[in-house]
Amino acid sequence: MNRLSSATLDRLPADVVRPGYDRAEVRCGVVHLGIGAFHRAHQAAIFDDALNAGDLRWGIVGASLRSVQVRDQMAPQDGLYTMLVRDGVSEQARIIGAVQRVIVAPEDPRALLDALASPDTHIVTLTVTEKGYKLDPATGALIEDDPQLVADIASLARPQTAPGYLVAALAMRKAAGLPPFTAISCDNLPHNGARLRGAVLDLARRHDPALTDWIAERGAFPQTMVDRIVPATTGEDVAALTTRFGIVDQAMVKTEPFLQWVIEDRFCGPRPAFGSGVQLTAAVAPWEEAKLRLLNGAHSGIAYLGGLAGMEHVHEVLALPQARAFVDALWDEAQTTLSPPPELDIAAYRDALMARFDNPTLRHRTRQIAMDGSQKLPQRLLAPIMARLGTGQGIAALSLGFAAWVRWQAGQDDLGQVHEVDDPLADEIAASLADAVTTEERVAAILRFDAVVPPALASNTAFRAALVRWLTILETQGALAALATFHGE
Ligand code: CS2
Repeated sequence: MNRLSSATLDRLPADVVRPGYDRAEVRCGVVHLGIGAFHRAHQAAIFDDALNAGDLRWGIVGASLRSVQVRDQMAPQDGLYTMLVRDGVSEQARIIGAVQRVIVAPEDPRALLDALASPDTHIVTLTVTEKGYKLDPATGALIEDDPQLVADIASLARPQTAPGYLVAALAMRKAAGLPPFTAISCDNLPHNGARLRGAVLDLARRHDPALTDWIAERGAFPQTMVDRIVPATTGEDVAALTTRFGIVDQAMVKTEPFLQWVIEDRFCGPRPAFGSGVQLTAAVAPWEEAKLRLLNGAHSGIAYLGGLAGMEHVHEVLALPQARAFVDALWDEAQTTLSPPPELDIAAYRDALMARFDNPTLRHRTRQIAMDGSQKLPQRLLAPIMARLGTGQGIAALSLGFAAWVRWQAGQDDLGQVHEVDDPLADEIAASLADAVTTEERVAAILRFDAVVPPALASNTAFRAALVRWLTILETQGALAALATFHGE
């Protein structure tokens, strides 16, 4: 069977949207670190819009910092892939041509550094996941004993981390008399721009104070809020597309129609004339907080509670009235902690979110969202919990979401099915829970885990009581029983 490539593009069915520009004329103004499915369905589609609008500066060099998988999927396809947009009823296929090549950084660090230091490169985007910044989730400080970061502190000859690549490449640009690039974190971190800037400056300072000043004065790290639900592609997705196209696409991505990228208007060099889906603004924080606490907070709650109940997909969990009631209760709590931007109508946003979660054709797996909870929950659940406790408000739903994560650490769901706890801190969490015999002791152990729970929250008696209450129900009666307490409220 033929693979999707430049040579087979014209054999696709007529209703498939293709690049409307000459790919041979494209220059790469963007380097992206962490070229997973999310990037391919989000920023890459937006830069592809710019190319389609006739500005050919915005091709992408993609880089994987760890695995060869995406390169091996995309290289035989000349970087082309299908973005399937599923609205729950029908499906639209568009071929994205923005990605010109993919570099596997550990194989060829020099190739990535050269791309980052190229005069054509104006923007560097990152989706390296929360853990890729090497920052403590609770404090945002560099994790100084992380082995890869230790290596980058010692030498940047072969960088190991995302901040390491940026610092090494910025040094090359400075030496070559080039301006810095605009570095845009597109991960669901709180204040992602400031966190990336902090990581880069902190690492630069350990190598070269003059470089640090240059980056601080001339560089730009806009804060962003990114939003699009992009479930991992499955073998069935690829097989179904092969049947439809008669051509194999190993790099396809599937997503929903919704797309939003709110970017702080702070670039230190050229940028495209962004079109639909992109908002430039002076203040991203209110957007980011609303998205992290409403969308992502609910997602994590659904993932752990649904996962504990043995349910595979988000839309299946939300088919349970008690799960919907829980999500509504969580939103009622979280929304009082927000200062939404005037353009954001929270009631309409909540309705739209519920409809997005209900999309039955996305098949978003609870276990995908359950990954890396230690990195996600501080901003999704603990921050609104702290805000509510600070003003004497209840935290029933938010604390159930967190208790469900604690329960998830046991590695077994309510049906006795075993799951892997996929989290960079899994071993440390397991070690701290190992000696805890009672529910109270397990709660105490988690509250001592200060990489996740800030000390001010750990000492709060209302929080401790809520966790003990929920963990007792989860351990003795299960997730469905805990959810049932919200039904009919
Ligand atoms: C999800 C996000 O996996 C997760 O943790 O909550 O990836 C979510 O789908 C996106 O942030 C939506 O924009």
